[in-house]
Amino acid sequence: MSGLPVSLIQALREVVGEAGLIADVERMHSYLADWRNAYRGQAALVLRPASTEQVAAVVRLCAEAGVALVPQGGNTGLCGGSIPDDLGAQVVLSLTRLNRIREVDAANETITVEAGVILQRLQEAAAEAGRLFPLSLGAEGSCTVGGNLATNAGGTAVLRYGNMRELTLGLEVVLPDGRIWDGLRALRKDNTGYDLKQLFIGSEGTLGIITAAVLKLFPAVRSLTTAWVALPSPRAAVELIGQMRGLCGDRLTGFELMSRQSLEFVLHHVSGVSDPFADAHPWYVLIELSDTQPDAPLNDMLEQGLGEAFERGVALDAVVAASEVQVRALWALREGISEAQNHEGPSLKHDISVPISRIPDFIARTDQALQQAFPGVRIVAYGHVGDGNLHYNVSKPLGAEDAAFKAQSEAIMQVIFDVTVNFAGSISAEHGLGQAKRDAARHYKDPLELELMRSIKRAFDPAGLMNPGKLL
Ligand code: FAD
Ligand code: S2G
Ligand code: ZN
Repeated sequence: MSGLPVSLIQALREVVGEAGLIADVERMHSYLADWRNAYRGQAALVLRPASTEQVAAVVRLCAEAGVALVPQGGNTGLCGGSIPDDLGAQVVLSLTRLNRIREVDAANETITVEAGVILQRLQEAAAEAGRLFPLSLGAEGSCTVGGNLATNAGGTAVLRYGNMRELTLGLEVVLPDGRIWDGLRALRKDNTGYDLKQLFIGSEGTLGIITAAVLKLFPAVRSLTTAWVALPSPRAAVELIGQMRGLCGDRLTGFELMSRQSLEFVLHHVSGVSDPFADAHPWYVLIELSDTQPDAPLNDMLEQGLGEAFERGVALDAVVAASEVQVRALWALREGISEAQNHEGPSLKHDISVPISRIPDFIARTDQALQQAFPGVRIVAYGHVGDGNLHYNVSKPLGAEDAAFKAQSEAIMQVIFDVTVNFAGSISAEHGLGQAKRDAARHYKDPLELELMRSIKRAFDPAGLMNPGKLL
Protein backbone atom coordinates (compact mmCIF):
# COMPACT_ATOMS: atom_id res chain seq x y z
CA MET A 1 0.00 0.00 0.00
CA SER A 2 1.30 3.52 -0.74
CA GLY A 3 3.19 5.41 1.97
CA LEU A 4 1.04 8.50 1.39
CA PRO A 5 -1.01 10.02 4.24
CA VAL A 6 -4.56 8.61 4.24
CA SER A 7 -5.93 12.16 4.26
CA LEU A 8 -4.09 12.92 1.01
CA ILE A 9 -5.32 9.74 -0.66
CA GLN A 10 -8.86 10.58 0.42
CA ALA A 11 -8.59 14.15 -0.92
CA LEU A 12 -7.16 12.85 -4.23
CA ARG A 13 -9.95 10.28 -4.51
CA GLU A 14 -12.53 13.06 -4.05
CA VAL A 15 -10.94 14.92 -6.96
CA VAL A 16 -10.55 12.12 -9.53
CA GLY A 17 -13.19 9.64 -8.34
CA GLU A 18 -12.82 5.88 -8.03
CA ALA A 19 -12.18 5.52 -11.80
CA GLY A 20 -9.29 7.95 -11.60
CA LEU A 21 -7.31 6.43 -8.73
CA ILE A 22 -5.28 3.20 -8.81
CA ALA A 23 -3.77 2.09 -5.51
CA ASP A 24 -3.62 -1.64 -6.19
CA VAL A 25 -0.08 -2.70 -7.18
CA GLU A 26 -1.36 -5.29 -9.65
CA ARG A 27 -3.48 -2.74 -11.52
CA MET A 28 -0.59 -0.26 -11.55
CA HIS A 29 1.65 -2.69 -13.42
CA SER A 30 1.33 -1.34 -16.97
CA TYR A 31 2.08 2.21 -15.78
CA LEU A 32 5.35 1.21 -14.10
CA ALA A 33 7.42 -0.11 -17.03
CA ASP A 34 8.11 1.22 -20.52
CA TRP A 35 7.05 -0.67 -23.65
CA ARG A 36 10.45 -2.35 -23.99
CA ASN A 37 10.71 -3.21 -20.30
CA ALA A 38 13.99 -1.31 -20.29
CA TYR A 39 12.84 0.83 -17.34
CA ARG A 40 10.73 -0.24 -14.35
CA GLY A 41 9.72 1.67 -11.20
CA GLN A 42 7.33 1.71 -8.24
CA ALA A 43 4.58 4.25 -7.48
CA ALA A 44 2.58 5.27 -4.44
CA LEU A 45 -0.47 5.81 -6.66
CA VAL A 46 -1.51 6.12 -10.29
CA LEU A 47 -3.95 8.95 -10.91
CA ARG A 48 -6.05 9.36 -14.04
CA PRO A 49 -7.73 12.79 -13.89
CA ALA A 50 -10.49 13.42 -16.45
CA SER A 51 -10.18 17.21 -16.87
CA THR A 52 -7.71 20.09 -16.67
CA GLU A 53 -9.37 21.25 -13.43
CA GLN A 54 -8.86 17.79 -11.91
CA VAL A 55 -5.19 17.83 -12.99
CA ALA A 56 -4.81 21.24 -11.33
CA ALA A 57 -6.45 20.06 -8.09
CA VAL A 58 -4.22 16.94 -8.02
CA VAL A 59 -1.08 19.00 -8.62
CA ARG A 60 -2.05 21.46 -5.86
CA LEU A 61 -2.69 18.66 -3.34
CA CYS A 62 0.57 16.88 -4.19
CA ALA A 63 2.55 20.14 -4.12
CA GLU A 64 1.18 20.94 -0.63
CA ALA A 65 2.13 17.42 0.52
CA GLY A 66 5.56 17.55 -1.17
CA VAL A 67 4.74 14.50 -3.34
CA ALA A 68 6.52 14.21 -6.70
CA LEU A 69 4.55 13.63 -9.92
CA VAL A 70 5.53 11.65 -13.04
CA PRO A 71 3.37 12.72 -16.01
CA GLN A 72 2.57 9.88 -18.42
CA GLY A 73 0.88 9.75 -21.82
CA GLY A 74 1.02 6.63 -24.02
CA ASN A 75 4.18 5.36 -22.29
CA THR A 76 5.91 4.79 -25.65
CA GLY A 77 8.88 7.02 -24.79
CA LEU A 78 12.32 5.49 -25.31
CA CYS A 79 14.28 7.21 -22.52
CA GLY A 80 12.39 6.12 -19.40
CA GLY A 81 10.97 9.63 -18.98
CA SER A 82 7.48 8.47 -17.98
CA ILE A 83 8.55 5.80 -15.46
CA PRO A 84 8.76 6.56 -11.71
CA ASP A 85 11.85 5.73 -9.65
CA ASP A 86 11.92 2.56 -7.55
CA LEU A 87 11.30 4.18 -4.14
CA GLY A 88 7.51 3.94 -4.41
CA ALA A 89 6.86 7.50 -3.16
CA GLN A 90 6.06 9.15 -6.51
CA VAL A 91 2.63 9.47 -8.11
CA VAL A 92 2.18 8.63 -11.79
CA LEU A 93 -0.24 11.11 -13.36
CA SER A 94 -1.69 9.58 -16.52
CA LEU A 95 -3.22 12.07 -18.98
CA THR A 96 -4.99 9.41 -21.06
CA ARG A 97 -8.48 10.43 -19.85
CA LEU A 98 -8.01 13.98 -21.15
CA ASN A 99 -8.96 12.77 -24.61
CA ARG A 100 -11.33 15.31 -26.13
CA ILE A 101 -10.87 17.11 -29.40
CA ARG A 102 -12.08 20.50 -28.28
CA GLU A 103 -12.31 22.38 -31.58
CA VAL A 104 -11.45 22.12 -35.28
CA ASP A 105 -11.19 25.47 -37.08
CA ALA A 106 -10.68 24.46 -40.71
CA ALA A 107 -10.61 28.07 -41.97
CA ASN A 108 -7.88 28.96 -39.45
CA GLU A 109 -6.23 25.59 -40.14
CA THR A 110 -5.99 24.77 -36.43
CA ILE A 111 -7.23 22.02 -34.13
CA THR A 112 -7.45 22.22 -30.33
CA VAL A 113 -6.92 18.87 -28.61
CA GLU A 114 -6.39 17.59 -25.09
CA ALA A 115 -3.10 16.00 -24.08
CA GLY A 116 -4.41 12.44 -23.83
CA VAL A 117 -5.59 12.27 -27.46
CA ILE A 118 -3.79 9.46 -29.30
CA LEU A 119 -1.78 10.77 -32.29
CA GLN A 120 -3.58 8.48 -34.74
CA ARG A 121 -6.97 9.85 -33.60
CA LEU A 122 -5.69 13.39 -34.12
CA GLN A 123 -4.59 12.47 -37.66
CA GLU A 124 -8.07 11.01 -38.31
CA ALA A 125 -9.85 14.09 -36.94
CA ALA A 126 -7.78 16.31 -39.25
CA ALA A 127 -8.65 14.07 -42.24
CA GLU A 128 -12.36 14.21 -41.33
CA ALA A 129 -12.05 18.01 -41.59
CA GLY A 130 -10.38 17.65 -45.01
CA ARG A 131 -7.01 18.61 -43.59
CA LEU A 132 -3.70 16.97 -42.64
CA PHE A 133 -2.00 16.79 -39.25
CA PRO A 134 1.44 15.66 -40.47
CA LEU A 135 3.27 14.32 -37.40
CA SER A 136 3.80 10.61 -38.08
CA LEU A 137 5.85 8.04 -36.18
CA GLY A 138 5.91 4.31 -35.53
CA ALA A 139 4.14 4.65 -32.15
CA GLU A 140 1.27 6.80 -33.47
CA GLY A 141 -1.30 4.17 -32.51
CA SER A 142 -0.57 4.65 -28.81
CA CYS A 143 1.48 7.81 -28.20
CA THR A 144 -0.40 10.90 -27.05
CA VAL A 145 -0.31 14.56 -28.07
CA GLY A 146 0.95 15.47 -24.58
CA GLY A 147 3.85 13.07 -24.90
CA ASN A 148 4.56 14.27 -28.43
CA LEU A 149 4.75 17.85 -27.08
CA ALA A 150 6.74 16.98 -23.99
CA THR A 151 9.36 15.16 -26.09
CA ASN A 152 9.13 17.52 -29.10
CA ALA A 153 8.55 14.40 -31.20
CA GLY A 154 9.84 14.16 -34.77
CA GLY A 155 9.11 11.13 -36.95
CA THR A 156 9.12 10.64 -40.70
CA ALA A 157 7.62 13.91 -42.03
CA VAL A 158 9.87 16.43 -40.24
CA LEU A 159 11.83 17.22 -43.43
CA ARG A 160 8.62 18.74 -44.88
CA TYR A 161 6.50 19.86 -41.88
CA GLY A 162 8.90 20.16 -38.93
CA ASN A 163 8.72 18.50 -35.51
CA MET A 164 6.09 19.04 -32.81
CA ARG A 165 7.63 22.40 -31.88
CA GLU A 166 6.93 23.78 -35.36
CA LEU A 167 3.40 22.34 -35.40
CA THR A 168 2.23 24.05 -32.19
CA LEU A 169 0.56 27.46 -31.78
CA GLY A 170 -0.73 27.37 -28.21
CA LEU A 171 -0.64 25.32 -24.99
CA GLU A 172 -2.66 24.87 -21.83
CA VAL A 173 -0.39 23.87 -18.96
CA VAL A 174 -0.93 23.09 -15.26
CA LEU A 175 2.04 24.66 -13.51
CA PRO A 176 3.86 22.95 -10.62
CA ASP A 177 1.90 25.08 -8.11
CA GLY A 178 -1.43 23.98 -9.59
CA ARG A 179 -2.27 27.16 -11.49
CA ILE A 180 -3.62 26.69 -15.01
CA TRP A 181 -1.86 28.66 -17.74
CA ASP A 182 -4.29 29.14 -20.63
CA GLY A 183 -2.00 29.84 -23.58
CA LEU A 184 -4.39 28.26 -26.09
CA ARG A 185 -3.99 31.00 -28.66
CA ALA A 186 -4.62 30.05 -32.31
CA LEU A 187 -2.41 32.81 -33.71
CA ARG A 188 0.49 32.44 -36.11
CA LYS A 189 1.79 35.82 -34.98
CA ASP A 190 1.94 36.84 -31.33
CA ASN A 191 5.00 38.90 -30.43
CA THR A 192 4.20 39.93 -26.84
CA GLY A 193 7.29 38.87 -24.92
CA TYR A 194 8.93 35.48 -24.31
CA ASP A 195 7.37 32.63 -26.28
CA LEU A 196 6.49 30.65 -23.14
CA LYS A 197 5.04 27.61 -24.94
CA GLN A 198 8.52 26.86 -26.29
CA LEU A 199 9.76 26.23 -22.75
CA PHE A 200 7.21 23.46 -22.18
CA ILE A 201 7.68 21.79 -25.57
CA GLY A 202 10.50 19.27 -25.07
CA SER A 203 10.52 19.77 -21.27
CA GLU A 204 9.61 16.11 -20.69
CA GLY A 205 7.22 16.82 -17.82
CA THR A 206 9.81 18.68 -15.74
CA LEU A 207 8.27 22.18 -15.92
CA GLY A 208 4.54 21.49 -15.84
CA ILE A 209 1.76 19.25 -17.16
CA ILE A 210 0.53 19.94 -20.68
CA THR A 211 -3.25 19.46 -20.73
CA ALA A 212 -4.20 20.81 -24.19
CA ALA A 213 -2.73 22.35 -27.33
CA VAL A 214 -3.64 24.33 -30.42
CA LEU A 215 -1.94 22.62 -33.36
CA LYS A 216 -1.53 23.58 -37.01
CA LEU A 217 -3.40 21.81 -39.78
CA PHE A 218 -2.23 21.59 -43.39
CA PRO A 219 -3.95 21.09 -46.74
CA ALA A 220 -4.77 17.43 -47.36
CA VAL A 221 -2.45 15.36 -49.54
CA ARG A 222 -4.19 14.30 -52.74
CA SER A 223 -1.41 12.59 -54.64
CA LEU A 224 1.45 10.46 -53.37
CA THR A 225 4.12 8.15 -54.72
CA THR A 226 6.54 5.93 -52.83
CA ALA A 227 9.75 4.19 -53.92
CA TRP A 228 12.21 1.76 -52.36
CA VAL A 229 15.76 2.32 -53.66
CA ALA A 230 18.93 0.27 -53.14
CA LEU A 231 22.10 2.31 -52.68
CA PRO A 232 25.83 1.51 -52.42
CA SER A 233 26.53 3.79 -49.43
CA PRO A 234 25.27 6.48 -47.03
CA ARG A 235 27.11 8.99 -49.22
CA ALA A 236 24.85 7.98 -52.11
CA ALA A 237 21.82 8.64 -49.85
CA VAL A 238 23.04 12.16 -49.07
CA GLU A 239 23.65 12.79 -52.77
CA LEU A 240 20.20 11.42 -53.65
CA ILE A 241 18.31 13.53 -51.12
CA GLY A 242 20.06 16.65 -52.39
CA GLN A 243 19.10 15.75 -55.94
CA MET A 244 15.47 14.93 -55.01
CA ARG A 245 15.12 18.12 -52.99
CA GLY A 246 16.38 20.13 -55.96
CA LEU A 247 13.97 18.36 -58.30
CA CYS A 248 10.84 18.12 -56.11
CA GLY A 249 11.20 20.83 -53.44
CA ASP A 250 8.56 20.52 -50.72
CA ARG A 251 6.96 17.58 -52.49
CA LEU A 252 9.66 15.41 -50.90
CA THR A 253 7.84 14.37 -47.71
CA GLY A 254 9.69 11.19 -46.74
CA PHE A 255 13.30 10.02 -47.04
CA GLU A 256 14.17 7.17 -44.67
CA LEU A 257 17.54 5.42 -44.73
CA MET A 258 18.15 1.87 -43.50
CA SER A 259 21.13 -0.49 -43.55
CA ARG A 260 21.09 -4.10 -44.76
CA GLN A 261 21.42 -5.22 -41.13
CA SER A 262 18.24 -3.28 -40.25
CA LEU A 263 16.38 -4.89 -43.16
CA GLU A 264 17.60 -8.38 -42.23
CA PHE A 265 16.23 -7.99 -38.69
CA VAL A 266 12.85 -6.99 -40.17
CA LEU A 267 12.79 -9.81 -42.75
CA HIS A 268 13.65 -12.23 -39.96
CA HIS A 269 11.19 -11.10 -37.29
CA VAL A 270 8.29 -9.23 -38.89
CA SER A 271 5.60 -11.36 -40.52
CA GLY A 272 4.09 -10.56 -43.89
CA VAL A 273 7.04 -8.59 -45.29
CA SER A 274 9.46 -9.48 -48.10
CA ASP A 275 12.62 -8.06 -49.67
CA PRO A 276 11.59 -5.97 -52.71
CA PHE A 277 14.78 -7.04 -54.52
CA ALA A 278 16.26 -10.44 -55.39
CA ASP A 279 19.77 -9.30 -54.44
CA ALA A 280 20.96 -7.98 -51.09
CA HIS A 281 22.29 -4.41 -51.09
CA PRO A 282 24.21 -2.53 -48.37
CA TRP A 283 21.79 0.41 -47.98
CA TYR A 284 18.22 1.37 -48.84
CA VAL A 285 16.09 4.50 -48.78
CA LEU A 286 12.34 4.79 -48.75
CA ILE A 287 11.37 7.92 -50.70
CA GLU A 288 7.92 9.51 -50.60
CA LEU A 289 6.65 12.41 -52.70
CA SER A 290 3.25 13.96 -52.04
CA ASP A 291 1.25 16.96 -53.19
CA THR A 292 -2.07 18.70 -52.56
CA GLN A 293 -2.83 18.57 -56.31
CA PRO A 294 -4.88 15.43 -57.20
CA ASP A 295 -2.88 14.54 -60.30
CA ALA A 296 0.54 16.12 -59.63
CA PRO A 297 3.22 14.58 -61.92
CA LEU A 298 4.97 12.87 -59.00
CA ASN A 299 5.79 9.64 -60.82
CA ASP A 300 7.42 11.59 -63.65
CA MET A 301 9.57 13.47 -61.10
CA LEU A 302 10.46 10.24 -59.36
CA GLU A 303 11.37 8.48 -62.64
CA GLN A 304 13.47 11.48 -63.68
CA GLY A 305 15.28 11.61 -60.33
CA LEU A 306 15.91 7.87 -60.23
CA GLY A 307 17.03 7.85 -63.86
CA GLU A 308 19.70 10.43 -63.08
CA ALA A 309 20.66 8.50 -59.93
CA PHE A 310 21.16 5.28 -61.92
CA GLU A 311 23.30 7.11 -64.47
CA ARG A 312 25.55 8.41 -61.70
CA GLY A 313 25.80 5.05 -59.93
CA VAL A 314 24.00 6.52 -56.91
CA ALA A 315 21.09 4.04 -57.21
CA LEU A 316 21.58 0.27 -57.71
CA ASP A 317 17.94 -0.82 -57.95
CA ALA A 318 14.51 0.75 -57.38
CA VAL A 319 10.86 -0.17 -57.17
CA VAL A 320 7.94 2.30 -57.24
CA ALA A 321 4.81 1.23 -55.34
CA ALA A 322 1.95 0.58 -57.79
CA SER A 323 -0.84 0.48 -55.19
CA GLU A 324 -1.81 1.58 -51.69
CA VAL A 325 -1.09 -1.98 -50.50
CA GLN A 326 2.45 -1.76 -51.88
CA VAL A 327 2.97 1.66 -50.27
CA ARG A 328 2.03 0.16 -46.90
CA ALA A 329 4.27 -2.88 -47.53
CA LEU A 330 7.28 -0.61 -48.10
CA TRP A 331 6.56 1.45 -44.96
CA ALA A 332 6.13 -1.80 -42.99
CA LEU A 333 9.78 -2.60 -43.81
CA ARG A 334 10.80 0.75 -42.33
CA GLU A 335 8.46 0.87 -39.34
CA GLY A 336 9.20 -2.73 -38.44
CA ILE A 337 12.78 -2.04 -37.38
CA SER A 338 11.91 -0.89 -33.86
CA GLU A 339 9.97 -4.03 -33.06
CA ALA A 340 12.41 -6.35 -34.87
CA GLN A 341 15.36 -5.15 -32.76
CA ASN A 342 13.66 -6.40 -29.60
CA HIS A 343 13.94 -9.99 -30.83
CA GLU A 344 17.73 -9.77 -31.01
CA GLY A 345 18.42 -9.06 -27.33
CA PRO A 346 19.00 -5.59 -25.82
CA SER A 347 18.84 -2.76 -28.36
CA LEU A 348 21.24 -0.02 -27.25
CA LYS A 349 19.55 3.01 -28.78
CA HIS A 350 21.36 6.16 -29.88
CA ASP A 351 19.05 8.72 -31.42
CA ILE A 352 21.68 11.15 -32.70
CA SER A 353 21.77 13.99 -35.22
CA VAL A 354 24.66 15.46 -37.19
CA PRO A 355 24.67 17.89 -40.13
CA ILE A 356 23.25 15.93 -43.13
CA SER A 357 26.56 16.32 -44.98
CA ARG A 358 28.37 14.56 -42.09
CA ILE A 359 26.17 11.43 -42.00
CA PRO A 360 28.49 9.31 -44.22
CA ASP A 361 31.62 10.17 -42.25
CA PHE A 362 29.81 9.68 -38.95
CA ILE A 363 28.72 6.17 -39.95
CA ALA A 364 32.16 5.23 -41.31
CA ARG A 365 34.00 6.58 -38.25
CA THR A 366 31.63 5.10 -35.66
CA ASP A 367 31.32 1.71 -37.34
CA GLN A 368 35.07 1.42 -37.40
CA ALA A 369 35.54 2.58 -33.78
CA LEU A 370 32.86 0.19 -32.49
CA GLN A 371 34.08 -2.87 -34.38
CA GLN A 372 37.60 -2.19 -33.11
CA ALA A 373 36.53 -1.87 -29.47
CA PHE A 374 33.63 -4.37 -29.46
CA PRO A 375 34.21 -6.90 -32.25
CA GLY A 376 31.07 -8.56 -33.57
CA VAL A 377 28.52 -5.99 -32.39
CA ARG A 378 25.69 -5.64 -34.91
CA ILE A 379 24.95 -2.06 -35.85
CA VAL A 380 21.36 -1.24 -36.77
CA ALA A 381 21.66 2.14 -38.48
CA TYR A 382 18.58 3.81 -39.93
CA GLY A 383 16.59 7.01 -39.74
CA HIS A 384 15.43 10.36 -40.95
CA VAL A 385 18.19 11.56 -43.31
CA GLY A 386 16.41 14.84 -44.08
CA ASP A 387 16.84 15.89 -40.43
CA GLY A 388 20.39 14.53 -40.08
CA ASN A 389 18.81 12.14 -37.54
CA LEU A 390 20.16 8.60 -37.32
CA HIS A 391 18.93 5.83 -35.05
CA TYR A 392 22.33 4.31 -34.59
CA ASN A 393 21.37 1.30 -32.48
CA VAL A 394 23.64 -1.54 -31.42
CA SER A 395 22.64 -5.19 -30.92
CA LYS A 396 24.81 -7.84 -29.28
CA PRO A 397 27.21 -10.04 -31.26
CA LEU A 398 25.62 -13.34 -32.30
CA GLY A 399 25.87 -15.79 -29.45
CA ALA A 400 26.79 -13.17 -26.83
CA GLU A 401 25.11 -13.07 -23.41
CA ASP A 402 22.59 -10.22 -22.87
CA ALA A 403 24.03 -9.29 -19.49
CA ALA A 404 27.65 -9.17 -20.72
CA PHE A 405 26.59 -7.03 -23.68
CA LYS A 406 24.50 -4.65 -21.53
CA ALA A 407 27.47 -4.22 -19.21
CA GLN A 408 29.24 -2.58 -22.16
CA SER A 409 26.41 -0.11 -22.86
CA GLU A 410 28.07 2.91 -21.20
CA ALA A 411 31.34 2.32 -23.07
CA ILE A 412 29.49 1.81 -26.36
CA MET A 413 27.42 4.95 -25.77
CA GLN A 414 30.57 6.94 -25.08
CA VAL A 415 32.19 5.89 -28.37
CA ILE A 416 29.07 6.91 -30.29
CA PHE A 417 28.46 10.18 -28.45
CA ASP A 418 32.15 11.20 -28.65
CA VAL A 419 32.02 10.91 -32.46
CA THR A 420 28.61 12.64 -32.54
CA VAL A 421 29.86 15.64 -30.58
CA ASN A 422 33.06 15.63 -32.61
CA PHE A 423 30.85 16.13 -35.69
CA ALA A 424 29.01 19.03 -33.96
CA GLY A 425 25.97 16.77 -33.51
CA SER A 426 23.38 16.16 -30.78
CA ILE A 427 23.19 13.16 -28.45
CA SER A 428 19.38 13.27 -28.63
CA ALA A 429 17.68 14.27 -31.89
CA GLU A 430 14.02 13.53 -31.16
CA HIS A 431 13.47 11.14 -28.20
CA GLY A 432 14.61 13.50 -25.45
CA LEU A 433 16.84 12.72 -22.47
CA GLY A 434 14.53 11.16 -19.85
CA GLN A 435 16.61 9.13 -17.41
CA ALA A 436 18.50 7.35 -20.22
CA LYS A 437 20.60 10.30 -21.31
CA ARG A 438 20.38 12.63 -18.30
CA ASP A 439 23.96 11.89 -17.19
CA ALA A 440 25.30 11.97 -20.76
CA ALA A 441 23.72 15.43 -21.19
CA ARG A 442 25.55 16.59 -18.05
CA HIS A 443 28.78 15.37 -19.63
CA TYR A 444 28.32 16.57 -23.19
CA LYS A 445 26.18 19.71 -22.96
CA ASP A 446 27.72 23.16 -22.61
CA PRO A 447 27.95 24.08 -18.86
CA LEU A 448 26.37 27.47 -19.51
CA GLU A 449 23.40 25.81 -21.22
CA LEU A 450 23.00 23.44 -18.26
CA GLU A 451 23.13 26.40 -15.86
CA LEU A 452 20.46 28.29 -17.82
CA MET A 453 18.26 25.17 -17.97
CA ARG A 454 18.61 24.71 -14.18
CA SER A 455 17.62 28.34 -13.56
CA ILE A 456 14.49 27.84 -15.67
CA LYS A 457 13.72 24.62 -13.75
CA ARG A 458 14.13 26.50 -10.43
CA ALA A 459 11.88 29.31 -11.62
CA PHE A 460 9.03 26.96 -12.56
CA ASP A 461 9.48 24.07 -10.13
CA PRO A 462 11.50 25.28 -7.10
CA ALA A 463 10.42 22.25 -5.04
CA GLY A 464 11.63 19.88 -7.79
CA LEU A 465 8.42 17.81 -7.72
CA MET A 466 7.86 17.67 -11.50
CA ASN A 467 9.30 14.42 -12.88
CA PRO A 468 12.42 14.47 -10.69
CA GLY A 469 15.54 12.79 -12.08
CA LYS A 470 14.53 13.27 -15.72
CA LEU A 471 16.30 15.48 -18.26
CA LEU A 472 18.41 17.46 -15.74
P1 FAD B 1 5.22 9.01 -22.68
O1 FAD B 1 6.17 7.94 -23.10
O2 FAD B 1 4.07 8.65 -21.83
O3 FAD B 1 6.04 10.21 -21.97
C1 FAD B 1 7.18 10.75 -22.63
C2 FAD B 1 7.70 11.93 -21.81
O4 FAD B 1 6.77 13.00 -21.84
C3 FAD B 1 7.92 11.61 -20.33
O5 FAD B 1 9.00 12.36 -19.84
C4 FAD B 1 6.62 12.08 -19.68
O6 FAD B 1 6.82 12.45 -18.32
C5 FAD B 1 6.29 13.29 -20.53
N1 FAD B 1 4.85 13.56 -20.68
C6 FAD B 1 3.93 12.75 -21.23
N2 FAD B 1 2.73 13.37 -21.29
C7 FAD B 1 2.92 14.62 -20.77
C8 FAD B 1 2.08 15.76 -20.55
N3 FAD B 1 0.80 15.75 -20.90
N4 FAD B 1 2.63 16.87 -19.98
C9 FAD B 1 3.94 16.89 -19.62
N5 FAD B 1 4.78 15.85 -19.79
C10 FAD B 1 4.27 14.74 -20.37
N6 FAD B 1 9.74 9.39 -31.21
C11 FAD B 1 10.07 10.32 -32.18
O7 FAD B 1 10.24 11.50 -31.86
N7 FAD B 1 10.18 9.96 -33.50
C12 FAD B 1 9.98 8.69 -33.93
O8 FAD B 1 10.12 8.40 -35.12
C13 FAD B 1 9.61 7.71 -32.96
N8 FAD B 1 9.35 6.43 -33.35
C14 FAD B 1 8.98 5.51 -32.40
C15 FAD B 1 8.67 4.21 -32.81
C16 FAD B 1 8.27 3.26 -31.87
C17 FAD B 1 7.90 1.88 -32.33
C18 FAD B 1 8.19 3.61 -30.48
C19 FAD B 1 7.76 2.63 -29.45
C20 FAD B 1 8.50 4.90 -30.06
C21 FAD B 1 8.90 5.85 -31.01
N9 FAD B 1 9.19 7.18 -30.63
C22 FAD B 1 9.53 8.11 -31.59
C23 FAD B 1 9.22 7.57 -29.19
C24 FAD B 1 7.87 7.99 -28.58
O9 FAD B 1 6.79 7.43 -29.32
C25 FAD B 1 7.73 9.51 -28.58
O10 FAD B 1 8.70 10.04 -27.71
C26 FAD B 1 6.33 9.99 -28.14
O11 FAD B 1 6.26 11.39 -28.34
C27 FAD B 1 6.02 9.68 -26.67
O12 FAD B 1 4.62 9.94 -26.47
P2 FAD B 1 3.87 9.22 -25.25
O13 FAD B 1 2.49 9.79 -25.16
O14 FAD B 1 4.03 7.76 -25.34
O15 FAD B 1 4.71 9.79 -23.98
C1 S2G C 1 12.08 5.46 -35.41
C2 S2G C 1 12.26 4.50 -33.11
C3 S2G C 1 13.23 4.22 -32.04
C4 S2G C 1 14.15 3.05 -32.17
O1 S2G C 1 11.63 4.35 -35.70
O2 S2G C 1 12.12 6.46 -36.15
O3 S2G C 1 12.46 6.91 -33.54
O4 S2G C 1 15.35 3.31 -32.29
C5 S2G C 1 12.70 5.60 -34.05
O5 S2G C 1 13.68 1.91 -32.10
ZN1 ZN D 1 12.75 8.27 -35.30
